[in-house]
Amino acid sequence: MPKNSFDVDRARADFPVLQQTVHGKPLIYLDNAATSQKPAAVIEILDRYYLEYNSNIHRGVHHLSQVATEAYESARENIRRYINAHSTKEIIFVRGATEGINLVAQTFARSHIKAGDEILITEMEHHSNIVPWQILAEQTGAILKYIPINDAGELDLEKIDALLTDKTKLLALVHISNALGTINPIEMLIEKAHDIGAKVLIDGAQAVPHTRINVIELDCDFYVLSGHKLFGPTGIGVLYGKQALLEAMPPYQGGGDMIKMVTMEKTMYNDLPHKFEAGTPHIAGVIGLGAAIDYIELIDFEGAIQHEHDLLNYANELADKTKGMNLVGTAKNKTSILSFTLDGIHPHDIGTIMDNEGIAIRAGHHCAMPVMERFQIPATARASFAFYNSFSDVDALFNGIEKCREVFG
Ligand code: 7TS
Repeated sequence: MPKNSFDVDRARADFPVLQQTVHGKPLIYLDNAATSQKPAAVIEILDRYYLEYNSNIHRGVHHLSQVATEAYESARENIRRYINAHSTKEIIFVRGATEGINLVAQTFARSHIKAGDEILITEMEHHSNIVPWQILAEQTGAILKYIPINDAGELDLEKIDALLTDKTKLLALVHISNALGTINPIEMLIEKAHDIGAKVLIDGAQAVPHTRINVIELDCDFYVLSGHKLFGPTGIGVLYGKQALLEAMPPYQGGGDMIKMVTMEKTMYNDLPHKFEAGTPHIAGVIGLGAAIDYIELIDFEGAIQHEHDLLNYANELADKTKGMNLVGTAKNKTSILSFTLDGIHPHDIGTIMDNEGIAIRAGHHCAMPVMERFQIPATARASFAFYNSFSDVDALFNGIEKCREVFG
């Protein structure tokens, strides 16, 4: 086992939920791609918001409203700093990656894309980066195309030049695949798309907890993330967009806060980022996400990233020695996700037997049915790691796999 200075025991101690037993066994939480656990620091900030200064933002002159507004806007600055955006005007709070993608589809894309234009996505997208484009294609007559994937679960880049044409108006792709763990070469793809004048949206839902993001260096036009996968609350996420694009886009939803002035005839929209945040937002969620960023900035995040790579390498070594185990997604460049099948055992049965052992994994199509179709399987079992997982969690996973084989003979 490689030695890394990252202190996993110390990290684990920050996550109260991990200190419990399930079915009489210590909880081994390996479903981090679905949602990550929350450090005490985040839970305490949420408590404090409701205990001490719960109130609506941007409206009240009273003290509590001012404190809440300040906390909300300072969380926006945390996100800006974390992904290195130029301005907080480029940070739009949404419900999650899903809403971020739908927002871009129904505002930017709907106003720019016409019949016959092409939107290019990949075969490894989560449904949230497929369905909004199918809806848009139906609304506009645009054509949806897919970059295929090879047997290792990597994008087949030989096809890229034929797929990116002067008809392509948007490339929308996942940074790290939730079903395969593949880290896509987004820098190169963003450059290629820009060369032919297309805009690029990156789905970073799985990437932000496992890599450093720098939207200025990436030069992507849009980047979406989910707070709950980044150790923050559920129901909150971020859409980053380049300011000039966001300025030119029509609003997504109409309502309070997104306006400057309303008469019975017309409305003048508010400035960024408020133009895209209609109604009372998820104030607690935003403040909690801001606290999650504070937490990440305090830990040794580079060490955490390395630790996750070490966990995956260790799991790969054990998988190599496990008869009847088939890995789905063996990209050279991957992280944190071990998707697999076991000969003769349905993934849902694997999930149930693991649960009896106190091990939380996910079994299913992982909202990436085209990936399952590509590999001609109905489902996989998926263990997904976070930096608070230990090598003994990986041992427990493989003991669970042995248990599955015993039960199914
Ligand atoms: N994109 C990717 C790559 C994802 O993995 C997910 C959620 C989403 C988008 C949607 O994020 P949401 O927060 O808006 O729901 N992925 C998973 C998963 O793998 N298991 O449960 C949710």
